[in-house]
Parts: sequence; structure tokens; C-alpha cells
Amino acid sequence: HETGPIQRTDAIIVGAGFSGLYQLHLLRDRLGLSVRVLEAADGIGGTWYWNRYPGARCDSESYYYSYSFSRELEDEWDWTERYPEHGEIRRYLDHVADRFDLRRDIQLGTRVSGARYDEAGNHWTVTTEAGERFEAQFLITAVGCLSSANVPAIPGLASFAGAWYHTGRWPHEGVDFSNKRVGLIGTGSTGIQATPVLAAQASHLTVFQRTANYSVPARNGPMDDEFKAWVRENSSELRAKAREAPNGHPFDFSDRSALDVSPQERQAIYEAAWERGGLRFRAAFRDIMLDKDANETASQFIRDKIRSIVEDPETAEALTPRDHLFATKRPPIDTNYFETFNRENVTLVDLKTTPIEAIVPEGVRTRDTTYPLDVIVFATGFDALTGPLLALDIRGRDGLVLKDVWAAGPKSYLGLQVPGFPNLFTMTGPGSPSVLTNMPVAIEQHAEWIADCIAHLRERGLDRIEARPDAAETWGAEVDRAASATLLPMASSSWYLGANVPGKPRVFMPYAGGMAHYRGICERVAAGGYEGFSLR
Ligand code: NA7
Repeated sequence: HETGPIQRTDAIIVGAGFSGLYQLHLLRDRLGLSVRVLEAADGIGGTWYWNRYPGARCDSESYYYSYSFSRELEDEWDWTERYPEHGEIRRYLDHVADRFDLRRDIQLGTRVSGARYDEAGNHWTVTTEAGERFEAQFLITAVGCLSSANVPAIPGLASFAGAWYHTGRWPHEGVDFSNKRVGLIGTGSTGIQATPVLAAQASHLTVFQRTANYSVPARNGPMDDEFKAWVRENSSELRAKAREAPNGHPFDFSDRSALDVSPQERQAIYEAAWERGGLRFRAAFRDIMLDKDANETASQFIRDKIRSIVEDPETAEALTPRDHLFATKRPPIDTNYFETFNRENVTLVDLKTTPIEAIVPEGVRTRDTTYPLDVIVFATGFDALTGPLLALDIRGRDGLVLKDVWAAGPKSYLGLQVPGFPNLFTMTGPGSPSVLTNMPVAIEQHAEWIADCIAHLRERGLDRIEARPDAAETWGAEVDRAASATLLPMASSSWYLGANVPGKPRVFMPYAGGMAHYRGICERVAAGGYEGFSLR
């Protein structure tokens, strides 16, 4: 049903998380466009609006998991912890929305159900579930990459007598786990964050693990005054370092190979990296993500750590990852994850030996037994990258449907545009390096590139930009090449490959050539008059 008058603006942005907020600021306040942001949730924050599960916090450190475009914003905001918790990130984004007066152009509680390009009028018509219609020359998706919750189709879920939740759709009032028998399915970054917190609250926690995972201690802690002062003093340098880094983190990457040092020296370097903690463990040697033998030394170090932490040898064995190498799936970081399996009230179920057969009214039934549960928590991840975009039902020129165009896997130019879909920009989409990057760094680059592109069109009296098919083909080959130059495609069960969603095409989706390199490519494309795009 379509009701009401069509509401017209220059641009429509879908999503009010980190991406949508900054894109709105740029298009409205720097370019002077009229902009409408449509957001499905009842609040801003995107990922951080939805992910409120126990233990939810960012794996990037707070002082660089934030916008860098405004020095004033940076100076007036104080982070309390090394890794910000979900609530603190929401408060930060609320502050940004207020500070830049963004709310007046954001319409909450508005879920987009379709977007159609009109060739004759050269505009996009966006429809919402409530039947509203919006029209704009430019459509920008800022819907996130990990926002379509993946609840596995386990038979019997509807029959479960208790309550169940997906971590990415967490009830805002919270869940009381006291005196509850809780089952947690999934041991990715989310399950690994949630496990220790759930174990502390529940009467019993059963963790259902399909793939054992590597994890490095986060070493979270309060931001003390000394550290805050250091961050302020070094802010410009830290931001510059993040911009120039392969993953948007201001890490000092070692220039040494893990294979060029003695075993004793290597062990000492890994021990120091383990003590320091966090995602920067990867930076201990330059070739951990590039060379199988080098990576194996890191993988083995973590396997040994797991065995040294987990007291029960059988549990330790089941927790030891063997199916993939360290960080070839998104590497989690944790606070007492492995230690939690030493608690009396925690049980690990290895689904590789006893798969889940069904969910029954009283709990989860595996091949050999039934685990009675009051609550099931699905930490089973997302239909990553393509899921949120396909949910918008985007239709371009000549009746092209994005879902059909991407049936064999996503194709894009620079991860920013898709041939056949003029004036549509996809922030943090497949083909962009965003999910392999400290996200705000990728987001700022995307938003600025898109704003510059629209400014370029307007200054020249042009009204349409569309990626050329040959450019998208070439970019697809570059995405493949970049992935093959790393160890990332080796993890056959990773969501980078779409492997976690049954029936999804197995294509390595993110651009693995590094954020800084990607930024350079995008800058050259723009400087060359938007090479690979047709401008009209
Ligand atoms: P992930 O990383 O996709 O992890 C999901 C976990 O759930 C993973 O251990 C999966 O096992 C498991 N899973 C998925 N489906 C099932 C079924 N059907 N049965 C049992 N276990 C299952 O999602 P997260 O939310 O942890 O993290 C997503 C991103 O958020 C993360 O990378 C950060 O960027 C932030 P599998 O490994 O597929 O065997």
C-alpha cells in the first residue's frame, strides 16, 4: 500500500549509525543538500542500537573507534574504558547527533521496503513498510555490514518453552539470567564476549560450539588520566597512523618475519603481544596474515595458551581450533573467555562430535542427549555485507533487481557502486575493505568520497553517475587477487565468504588489499575524473 504525498529531497540515506550520521553531516552541512535519513530502529546508533547483549563492546579501542573529522568533538569527549561498551558508544553517537544538529533530518521507526530507480525522472523512489514514499536524486545505503541477524533454521525452535534471543536483536530492557539455565549457540566474537558475562549471571551456562576459535585477551580496563592525556597529546599522530595503516588501527606493525627469529625470541614476542592484548596481536610479525608457516607459529602459540588455561583436558582439546588458522576468520578478543570453562556452572558442547538435532520444548537436543534450558541465546552472527542491502529490495535501470544481479555473489566498483544502479552509493558494502578495518576509518573515507563525488557532479552540472560494467569486472578481479595474496580465503567457514548462511554464494566479499591502499585507489579514480564511471 502506498499512501501520502511523495516527500522529495536531494538525497536519501538509509541508516543512522556511524555511516549515516556522518554522511548526513557532509551532504547537508558541507554541500547544502536537502537530505532525509530513514532509520528502521527507534533510535540512532545502528549496530550499537541493536547489539546490547551482555558483554557487548567494541574490539577497536575507544580513542580511535570514533570520528576523526572534528577536533572539537574529539576534545570534548572522554572515553571511560579502553574498549567502549555498547551503551557508551550509543551515548557518543547521541552526542554527535545533538552536537551537529542531525536529528531533525532523521526519521526513526521507518523501515525501507523498496527502492526503485526511475530512468525518466533520474531519481530514486524509496518506499517504507508503513507505506510512505520518498524521492531523491541520490540514494546512499548506510545499513551496515553485520545487521541482518542470522537465526539458524534449527527444527523445533517454535516449540521451545523458554525464551530465546539473537544477540543482534537484544531486548532493551535486558534479560534476567539469574537462576536460569542458559544455552549459548555460537562462539564467534559475540559468543566469546557474552560467555563470561552470562556464566556470571546464570545458574548454568551451556556453550554450544560448532567451530573452536582463537581468541586473545582484550586487556580491557579504565582509561586512566595519564593515558587520556597521552591520547590527547598524540591524537593527530594516532589518527594519521590509523589512516595510513592497512586496517585502520594505529598499530605498529613489526617489520620482522615470524620465521626469521629464534624459537625463544618468537615465544618472547608472542608472550609480550599476549600480555598487551587486543587485535594488535596480529601485528607481532609482519607475515602472520600472509604466510602459512608464519601464521602457524601464532596459531600454535594460542593453542598452547588455551591448553594452559583450561583445566579439564577434554574441554581444552575441544576448545582448541584446528579447522582454520588464526585470524583467517574474524579474530575475537576476550575478557576471561577460556578461563570461564573452569567454572563449575559452565559446560562446553562440541557440536562437531554431537551436532544439534532439534530444539525441543525443554531445551536443545544433540545427537546423544537433551540439554534442559530456560533461555537460548543465538550468537550465530549475520548475513554479512549483502544481507542488509538485499533486504532493501533495490531495483535499478531497466528493471534490474539487485538480488538477481548478485545471485552468484556481489559485484561492485570499489564497493561503492553497482552497474545498472545509477546514483546509488553503498557505504561499507561488499568489495569495500570496511569489515577488515577499524570501521570508523573506512566509514569516514566512504562518506567523504561520496560527498566529493556528488559535489563534483553538481559543480559540473552533471546529474548522474554510474559504475561501468568493465570497471566492476576489473574491481572484482582485484578483490579476488587481494584476497588470494592473504591467508583469509583459507577459512572455509568464514562469513567473509558467506559460508555461515546456507545457500549463500561462496565468494570472498571484502577487499583485502588494505584500507590505505584502497584509499589511494579511490583518490586516483576521483582525481582522474571518476575513471570507470559513466557521468552524464
Ligand atoms: P560470527 O563470527 O559469524 O559467529 C557466529 C558463530 O555462530 C560461529 O561460532 C558459528 O559457527 C556459529 N553458528 C552459526 N550458525 C550455527 C548453527 N546453525 N549451529 C551452531 N553454531 C552456529 O558472528 P558474531 O556475531 O560472533 O560476530 C560477527 C561480527 O561482529 C564479528 O566478526 C565482529 O566484526 C563483530 P561456525 O564458525 O560458522 O562453525
